[in-house]
Amino acid sequence: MKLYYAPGTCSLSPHIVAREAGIPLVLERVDIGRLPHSTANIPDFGTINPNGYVPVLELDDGSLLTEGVAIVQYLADLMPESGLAPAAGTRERYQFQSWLTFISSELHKMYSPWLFHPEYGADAEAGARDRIRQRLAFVETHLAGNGPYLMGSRFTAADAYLFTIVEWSSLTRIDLTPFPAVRDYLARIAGRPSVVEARAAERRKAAA
Ligand SMILES: N[C@@H](CCC(=O)N[C@@H](CS)C(=O)NCC(=O)O)C(=O)O
Repeated sequence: MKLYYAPGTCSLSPHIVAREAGIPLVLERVDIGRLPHSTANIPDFGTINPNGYVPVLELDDGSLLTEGVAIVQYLADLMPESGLAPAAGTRERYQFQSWLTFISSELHKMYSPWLFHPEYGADAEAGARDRIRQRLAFVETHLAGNGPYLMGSRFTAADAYLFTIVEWSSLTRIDLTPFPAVRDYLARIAGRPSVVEARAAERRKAAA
């Protein structure tokens, strides 16, 4: 399988999940810094994802899966024994999907307009900052009371996603001082071998 990714972006989340699950991936770097987006092999990445964004997972039969929330569930379900996603149909699975949706709609897309689309402007940025602080306060309460991970004692794909997005806080000058449980959580996850290796692999590819 191949993961189309861009260093420092949300594609780190499926990359971490694949490493946690022991699923080998070929990495193909997408240059999202200029239009049209491209890779070393593909002059116009729009032929892979008409929406232009990463992550995209290319399966061994050549079919393509887009949307990070779907990709991490696909990868986790390939290796159910990894515990990266609760079993389909269980109540825990819906709680897990609730977290994935929360991260996607309440955090990811609050951070990313002013990380990747500065044209949204200062007013939108101020509103997003307020909203992010509210959402991080919610996560803080949850982790402090029910951690160490989103689903309790076990690291899941939802943690890979939350980590990836909230790590953008330093770049976007979101002060995490009021959120000690979130800071501990990020530090703990940053030390996982899957995360260290995924980041190193993306750096190596970026330098190549
Ligand atoms: N809905 C998509 C959004 C993915 C997304 O926002 N990707 C960003 C990087 S974090 C990207 O590739 N941006 C470049 C672009 O939109 O042109 C998902 O959740 O997978």
